[in-house]
Amino acid sequence: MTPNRPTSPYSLTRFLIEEERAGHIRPDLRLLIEVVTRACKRISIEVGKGALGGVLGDAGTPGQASINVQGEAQKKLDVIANDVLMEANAWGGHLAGLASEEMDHSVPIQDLSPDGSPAGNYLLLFDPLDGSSNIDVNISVGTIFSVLRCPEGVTKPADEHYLQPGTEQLVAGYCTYGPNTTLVLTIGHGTHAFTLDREIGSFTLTTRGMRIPEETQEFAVNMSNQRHWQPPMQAYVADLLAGKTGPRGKDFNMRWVASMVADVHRLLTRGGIFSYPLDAKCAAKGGKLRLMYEANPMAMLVEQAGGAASTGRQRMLEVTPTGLHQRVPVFLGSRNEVEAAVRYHREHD
Ligand code: AHM
Ligand code: MG
Repeated sequence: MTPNRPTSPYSLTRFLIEEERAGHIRPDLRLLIEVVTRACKRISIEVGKGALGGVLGDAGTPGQASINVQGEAQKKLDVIANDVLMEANAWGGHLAGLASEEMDHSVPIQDLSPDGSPAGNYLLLFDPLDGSSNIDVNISVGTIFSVLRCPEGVTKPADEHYLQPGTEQLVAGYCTYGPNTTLVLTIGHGTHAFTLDREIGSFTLTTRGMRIPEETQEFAVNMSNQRHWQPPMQAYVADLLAGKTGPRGKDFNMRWVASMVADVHRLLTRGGIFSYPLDAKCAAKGGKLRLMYEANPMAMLVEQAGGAASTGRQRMLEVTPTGLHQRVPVFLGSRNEVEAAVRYHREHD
């Protein structure tokens, strides 16, 4: 299917209403998406202010950055983006609870909104500002989110209620704050891109049915970790680098933004493989990237666009989660290239 550009402006709201009429989405889930994407617009405004808004640099006190649950220094914008998403979702009535990269534990909505907002049917997970080490140098960052159903009868969900495999996701998306602000969304019926029209303040459908080419000659990895990689990754990348005269029979180009949203946006647009493999530095933690609010939503978006996503050994969406902040190795993008990476894992163990 060739991506098809609509000729007249077609808003996210209209898209969601038509998906509801087609029976693809319930009204309360549609409204939840509206709330989350409205928060993303707000984050886009904060990110866009840059140095003028006093929002760059580390959170915490001068010389002592605050540290999140991952043991990473928080940027001011990490904290702002997290607050914006929490505040926007506190009173909507669509959520039973939410969980964030920036918070140790999930929060039941009843604790966020003790004045009696009703608990809804869904669980929201997000990385409020992915790639935030790039903020201070004006490189694209983004918000990643995933929506699960709250288990039947649970009104005050705890962390364990979020531990559902990625196949259970109802919605996955990201918003990338770069030269323009783009929302990429799936509700399980294709992956679609919406560009923020800053003049009217609304997301407009710009690509319906994104398709990732099956073949690619572009890979994304942090090459500085090469000496720490395990044998399958060593063998795979050695063959990519060998080029036309090597076993893969073609030349490969490499790109690494170090913002997952930007790297994934590139491959959704023109193909490629994105990888963050196990290495000696992150092996004890299980990987670098987080399953529940980074790997799983990206895996759903990529699969819905005809690509593939794997840990190297298992389809990403079928991993049984064991923790809210669990980490996994990640390979996702052009189908044939992800399958090649998986083959190296089978053959070089
Ligand atoms: P973050 O969620 O703390 O921003 O970390 C995730 C980011 C990804 O966006 C990116 O792919 C990776 O970390 C970059 O890692 P590295 O610093 O090894 O290049
Ligand atoms: Mg992240």
